[in-house]
Amino acid sequence: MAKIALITGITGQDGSYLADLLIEKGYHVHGIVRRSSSMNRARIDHLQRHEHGADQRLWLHYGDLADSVSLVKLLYQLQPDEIYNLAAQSHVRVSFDIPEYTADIVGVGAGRILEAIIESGIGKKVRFYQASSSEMFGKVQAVPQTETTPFYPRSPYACAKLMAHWLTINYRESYNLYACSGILFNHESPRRGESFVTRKITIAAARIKAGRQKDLYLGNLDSKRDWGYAKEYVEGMWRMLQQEQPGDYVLATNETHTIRDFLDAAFSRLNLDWHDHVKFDERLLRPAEVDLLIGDYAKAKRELGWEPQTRMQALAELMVDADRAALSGTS
Ligand code: NAP
Ligand code: G4F
Repeated sequence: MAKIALITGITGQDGSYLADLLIEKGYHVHGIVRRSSSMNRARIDHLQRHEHGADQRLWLHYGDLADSVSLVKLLYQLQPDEIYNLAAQSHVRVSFDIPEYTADIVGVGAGRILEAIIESGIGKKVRFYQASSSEMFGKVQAVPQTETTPFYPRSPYACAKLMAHWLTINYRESYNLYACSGILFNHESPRRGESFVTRKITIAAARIKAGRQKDLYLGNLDSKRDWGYAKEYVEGMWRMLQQEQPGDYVLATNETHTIRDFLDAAFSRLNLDWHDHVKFDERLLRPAEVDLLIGDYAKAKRELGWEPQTRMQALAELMVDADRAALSGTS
């Protein structure tokens, strides 16, 4: 019998790669999608062939992390073996504009799913993954950051993620739930949302090379991030749910680079000099910034056998190549 997985946030970057991975592994994959006035399923369009017919592997259900009743009903009906909670208002800068909504979906939303697990009676068999974030380390208290580094969140988004993180641990301890929290450092890909800095840069580089754009407006170029490849990180999520005991794990590359370094890597791929094109826009600054992130993935390597393969330079290049191909219609 095929295992059943439920993914919240299936239309996002990570949800779509995770759906690819689980379908490849023979799972029956269910995803929660939000109703929107126009379709926003581009990242999972290629899986639509698995949505109908005898070999159906993908099922989509309308729902929302704000709607507890629909969550309880869905969990009861599906009786999933694994639940991956990836849904979020995931933009840090935007969380300063809509803090209440961010807290409701990112923080309380995780609580709604955990409670739905208990209410629907599937707590004994289900395995739960929570998408925690390196943003929780914020104003970092140690370098590099590990599973035991104290947290110091610097945005409404990070505060909400911290609530979800502790709820996951609390439900594990209170109800003996198999619940894991993956503390993932920034991970990117050609499917990355276009308003995150890496993708904003790679799209702009491709457009500038094609003569379709002249300038790129950015905010703080000095912050440092530990950037990995999203496709590799979803494998780590899955491995967390295959262990004998649940636990919390950092996934990272253990390398850190500034936004300037990423600009160098992306623009030089196209023989461009970013200094000729990048302009400063103070509206892109954040009320509080996270200056430095660098993760230590030793526990994931030891216990899950997980290691990152793709580092920043290669990541920037594969993203630029994908955006160039998309622009010229060859992808
Ligand atoms: P993403 O591309 O922004 O995707 C977010 C997903 O959540 C989308 O499918 C979105 O649906 C869905 N969503 C938003 N609000 C929802 C709601 N109210 N109810 C149901 N679904 C909702 O994010 P990502 O980069 O794939 O990240 C996946 C998760 O990992 C997120 O929780 C993020 O916070 C966390 N995380 C990401 C990183 C990273 O570097 N990427 C690092 C650490 C943690 P629509 O398509 O309808 O908008
Ligand atoms: O790409 P970013 O928006 O990613 P950020 O804030 O690190 O958050 C991402 O990673 C987290 C994991 O640590 C996730 F939890 C979260 O959901 C999200 O996926 O910004 C990276 C850096 C920041 O320091 C920002 O100030 O880039 C700087 N930056 C400079 N100019 C910009 C811009 N960021 C954005 N989004 N847009 C700019 O124009």
